[in-house]
Amino acid sequence: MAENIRLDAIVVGAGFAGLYAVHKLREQGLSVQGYERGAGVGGVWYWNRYPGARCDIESMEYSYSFSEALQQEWEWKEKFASQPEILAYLNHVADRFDLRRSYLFETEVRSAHYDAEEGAWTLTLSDGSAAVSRYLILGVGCLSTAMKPRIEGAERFAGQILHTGHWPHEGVDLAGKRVGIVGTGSSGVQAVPMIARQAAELTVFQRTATYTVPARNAPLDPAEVHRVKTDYADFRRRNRKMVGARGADRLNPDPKSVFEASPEERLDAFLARWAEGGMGIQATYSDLRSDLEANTIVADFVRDQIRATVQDPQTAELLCPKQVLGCKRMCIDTGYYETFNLPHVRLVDVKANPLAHFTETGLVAGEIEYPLDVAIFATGFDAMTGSLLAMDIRGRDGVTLRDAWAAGPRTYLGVGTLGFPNMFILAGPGSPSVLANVPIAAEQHVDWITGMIAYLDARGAKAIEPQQCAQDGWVEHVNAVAAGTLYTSCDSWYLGANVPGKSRVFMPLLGFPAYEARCDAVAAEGYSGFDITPA
Ligand code: N01
Repeated sequence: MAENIRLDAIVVGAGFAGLYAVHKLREQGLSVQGYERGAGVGGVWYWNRYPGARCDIESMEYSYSFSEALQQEWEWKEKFASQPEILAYLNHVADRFDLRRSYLFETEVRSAHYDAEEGAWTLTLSDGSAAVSRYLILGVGCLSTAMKPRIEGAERFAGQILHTGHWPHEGVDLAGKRVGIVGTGSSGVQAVPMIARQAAELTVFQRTATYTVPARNAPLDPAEVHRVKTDYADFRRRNRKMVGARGADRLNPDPKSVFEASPEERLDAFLARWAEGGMGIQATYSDLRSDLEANTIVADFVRDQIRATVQDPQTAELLCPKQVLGCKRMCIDTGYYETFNLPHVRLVDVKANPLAHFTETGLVAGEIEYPLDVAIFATGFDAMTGSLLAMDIRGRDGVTLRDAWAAGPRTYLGVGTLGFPNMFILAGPGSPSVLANVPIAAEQHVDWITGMIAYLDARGAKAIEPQQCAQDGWVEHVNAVAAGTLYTSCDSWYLGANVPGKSRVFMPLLGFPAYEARCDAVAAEGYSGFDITPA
């Protein structure tokens, strides 16, 4: 690429958000360049290739809605799509809309510095080149920077060390191997049953037990597909009115309180949800997610299912989560608890016996060495801010994003941040992002941001950035919304609690429909809360 190419917009990332941003900006007639560190499109679905990787949102919903032709022609195979299927879908989208020609792959953005005089961003890239653009659009993903705990002695371990979020593309042969997996969040819960099928021995190192319900995944029913496709637009509209922009047909809470139901009624209702599978169990009654006592009732039901499934009482007890149900993201699984009944699978409590160090032949927890050929870390991500702060981003007056966000991310609408004009974040902290159906949340952000760019360009404006009071008010609002829920009652990655030293701030905003309405109102008011600099 030529040095210092000057563009209208740069998009970083080729996941759901970045791909649609490139498409939409190009349609708007802007010159656009995308950069992506992977060798292909897909974002998290490009990197997370571990055995069992699958989406926990139903495939008819977890997809783009912007093109009727696309949503009609694509045929999802299963209720919950697997990683290879979602990656194939995103490759299809890239081909169908000819998006690859706007990307440079295997290219990392090292730095992005704003020049206030020019009203432009200069980026330096891993290939040594530079690019200049008016707008910088960051679609770097909320769960893209892997967290690998530092465990002493890793360099002397003779086996293989892997992270689920950076799974080797050529695959890993685990047949006949002694495998250890650290972490029992969504990734661990999905990987454990699949790895147990191959490995000679599987040791699961658990720090915190998680709530997981059966997915009951199955091939999609053609009648259901037909029903949705007959009026896909209406299906999307109804889902957009849901707090998480999904699940209008299943996740709408019963208006009844759990306390209005008899113990027998409750049990029947919970069992029906358990049999149906997916996350609907949280919607069995209206107050399960808001009232601690109500939450304990559904949590007790799940603990009873675990005790009924896992034969060894000690293992069952260890697998029973103690925290509020739904405080950390709930998982859905296929045969997770049943896996612990297999003779070659064992569970190790690393809260009681913390991981100490690697030896040449295994991993030591407490006083015991567990011999391993492969150690897998399913230990999550530096969520929401990790990939943004990995780049050297400097705004007006050379202030770094890292300094501006030292006490936690501060944004207005999750889109822009004071001091960083013309920089827009897709699914950023302070927006519904990970608490919503991400492809839909990404589309909403891209549509809104491209609308704002059209507004600025029509007025020949040079720059836009949030006002101090608007940003302060927004941060307060995001915190207030979270404070009224049970989300803040435990340590989770939503709060940054999984990253040593990270400021403890609830990062996503709960409530997609209210958020979308607020964004629309801000646009209708001529982008109120933003300062616009004329050319
Ligand atoms: O990561 P996590 P994940 N020693 O952070 C443990 C999405 N996702 O990759 O809870 C020992 O949830 C940690 O323990 P604790 C989804 O949004 C979706 O599983 O911190 N253990 C926890 O058990 C999800 O929420 C899908 O005590 C350590 C685990 O590692 C998000 O990605 C699939 C440890 C990390 O769990 C992240 O999920 C996969 C240490 N030093 C991911 N450090 C689907 O759509 C961490 N842990 C289904």
